[in-house]
Amino acid sequence: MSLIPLLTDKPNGPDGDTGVVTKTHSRTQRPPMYKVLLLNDDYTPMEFVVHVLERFFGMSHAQAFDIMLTVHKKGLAVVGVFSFEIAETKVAQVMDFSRRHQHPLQCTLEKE
Ligand code: TYC
Repeated sequence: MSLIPLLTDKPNGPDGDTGVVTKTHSRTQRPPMYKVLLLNDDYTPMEFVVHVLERFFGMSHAQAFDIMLTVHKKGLAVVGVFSFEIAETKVAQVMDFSRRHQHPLQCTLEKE
């Protein structure tokens, strides 16, 4: 929790004094979140994409197949939302795994 002083216009007190009102309140900080996007291409086999979604994003086969088809038809889909460190790791894992299997599959991240 952080304490943030707010400066307002100077009000005149009953005895004519002027002063700065300092209001202290708490503001909840949420960490920024990052979308992991999977992009379509013409060469990566559908079964490989389904496997990637199961392996790195913990999806069921049915869920993975659905998302793969969405990417195939629409060009891209959000496959998860994570903290920066986790999102970065997922992207690196997908890119590395795809290259090792000689597929051009692309995965990227975007601030939410
Ligand atoms: N378009 C690919 C094909 O027809 C399948 C595919 C789906 C590729 C999703 C990438 O992220 C992707 N074989």
